[in-house]
Amino acid sequence: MFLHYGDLSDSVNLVKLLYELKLDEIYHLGAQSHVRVSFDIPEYTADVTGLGTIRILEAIREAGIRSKFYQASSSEMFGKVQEVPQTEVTPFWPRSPYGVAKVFAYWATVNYRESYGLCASNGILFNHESPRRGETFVTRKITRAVAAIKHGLQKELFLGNLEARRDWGYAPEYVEGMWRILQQDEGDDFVMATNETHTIREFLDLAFGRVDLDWKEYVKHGVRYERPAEVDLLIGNPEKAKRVLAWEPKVLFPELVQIMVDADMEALSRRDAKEHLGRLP
Ligand code: G4F
Repeated sequence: MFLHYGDLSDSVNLVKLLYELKLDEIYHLGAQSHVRVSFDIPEYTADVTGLGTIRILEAIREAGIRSKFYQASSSEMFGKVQEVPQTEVTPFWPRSPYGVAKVFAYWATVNYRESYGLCASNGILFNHESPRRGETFVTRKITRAVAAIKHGLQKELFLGNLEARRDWGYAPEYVEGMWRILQQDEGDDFVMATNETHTIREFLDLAFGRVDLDWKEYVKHGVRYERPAEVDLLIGNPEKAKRVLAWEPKVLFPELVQIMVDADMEALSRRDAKEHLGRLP
């Protein structure tokens, strides 16, 4: 593997890179991807998450190559949901600058497919989590806190809205799904989801319960984590992905929470052991 320098805001560099590399497949996962943060930096989010996508599509065209293109579209595009569960034909109603930018990128992908015959596809992925999830997203924020509280390193956890519902799946399975999408001969759009939805409260119950703690003793309300507009309910129907790609999520909610809590507990135990060894005479 080789890492090249590049930036989604630099189109000249993107054209040069794509011309030199002549890639078979491009998985475009780059973005300012934090929904709450997008309210603080909306213009930057629109530039990188929205325009960044059209810069890559245009770079493929300019470079005269036929790379297959995957766009990381998001369930956040459904926002104030117009249908339950959401499918590939559910209308979008984004509720954040991030969601708005992703809708732009979604349609740019469809447009380049229709205008120039690119094999360009949207994976509309619902929340996908793992022990490698960024620490400011709610699942990992919770599982890290569980481990820290259990190890006596943290006393409380500040969270925003606990009533929101999300369709949470296991990220490695979704990455395989992305690959399956690009193995198709034609570009298309697919929802990837578990068809289950759970509140943040339910996540807290399972995560703290895993280490025999009661979250109500530790979780406090942090108003700064509330969003100006919230996405209350997400639940996706992955029927098309099952039928066309033979893709199906296997790790469901309780197992996902376990995997994440156990990984953070293990990481802290290793750290404790290291510090303990460091203190030995
Ligand atoms: O974990 P979150 O920040 O994820 P969100 O907003 O659903 O977006 C993630 O999933 C999308 C779909 O795949 C991606 F497109 C996007 O890039 C990102 O990966 O928040 C989940 C829910 C929200 O309703 C939020 O209001 O948790 C609620 N929440 C409550 N307290 C919190 C907190 N979220 C965060 N990040 N931090 C809190 O303290």
